[in-house]
Amino acid sequence: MGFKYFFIIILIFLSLVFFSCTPRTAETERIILGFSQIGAESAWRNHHTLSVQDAAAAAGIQLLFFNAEQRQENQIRAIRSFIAYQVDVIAFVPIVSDGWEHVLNEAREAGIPVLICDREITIQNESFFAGFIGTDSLQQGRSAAEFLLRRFAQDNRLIQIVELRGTEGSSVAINRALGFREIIDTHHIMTGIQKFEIIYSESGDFLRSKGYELMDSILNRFNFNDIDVLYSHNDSMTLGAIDAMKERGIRPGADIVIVTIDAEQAAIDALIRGEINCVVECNPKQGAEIIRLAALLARGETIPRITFMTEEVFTEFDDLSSIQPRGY
Ligand code: GYE
Repeated sequence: MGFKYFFIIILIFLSLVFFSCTPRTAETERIILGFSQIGAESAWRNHHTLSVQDAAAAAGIQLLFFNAEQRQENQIRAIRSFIAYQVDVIAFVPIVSDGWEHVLNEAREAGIPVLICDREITIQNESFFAGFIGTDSLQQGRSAAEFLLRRFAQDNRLIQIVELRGTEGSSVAINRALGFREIIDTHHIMTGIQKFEIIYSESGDFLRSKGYELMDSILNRFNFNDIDVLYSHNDSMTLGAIDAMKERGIRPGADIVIVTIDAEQAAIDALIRGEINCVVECNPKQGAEIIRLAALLARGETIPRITFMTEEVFTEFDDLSSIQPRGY
């Protein structure tokens, strides 16, 4: 291969790398970003954290990173410390939607722009934050239900669903429940036939251990023959629920159809084994976008109010051999 072609390939590679990552410059090295992460509750969350840390390092941005260990009061405390430290930008993942007015007003009064990441907030005055970067959790719930419409298209009986919800009060759990119900209720209205019924729904807080405990208690409460579908708001809870099913000789993906959200490698592997029937992706690789938007805010520029990540849906009907390694 001539030098010219080799040089072109290197240029393409470097442009791809730098296009996706904010390049390190003298300007970015002066930026201090305060980032409050909610915790380490799932492989998804850990990858989200890693993507932010890697992108900040690549850009040379000084990252003040606080892990709130699943407590909103720790996040509020961290944001106040960012204000006191006079960081250039504050970014955080709001563990729940409510209760942010006071501390975001303090950031606004300090003149520090705020970027909401991954989960959304409910707030009267939307000027208290500059924008949101994350995933469309309402669509994720819709995609989960749309799979069930396809999966049970030829089935004329009532399909009974148990639901494991994410953290109570989090925007993603609220929206994943809402989007799911929107589709099954619309189907009922449009056809005049109630095809689906949610017979049990409880929060497992996105934790694998709670997923196991809840599924175990559900299987004590219902005959598994009366459960057609498990709809779980994240893979960690799903994997725990699968453990509980297997302990009772129940075949996940066969005796009970399973729809899950995140697309961690373990869930994709279970999909390939036929133990899960649909995996809705929730893209954790948000770091490059978070850093790009934070750098714009540090320069005093405006950003879009909403930036959604691209995402896919993987089902038992697809060619699963083409799924790339997930990395989390
Ligand atoms: O689905 C779950 C994590 O906020 C979208 O939180 C995120 C969710 C994700 O615990 O695994």
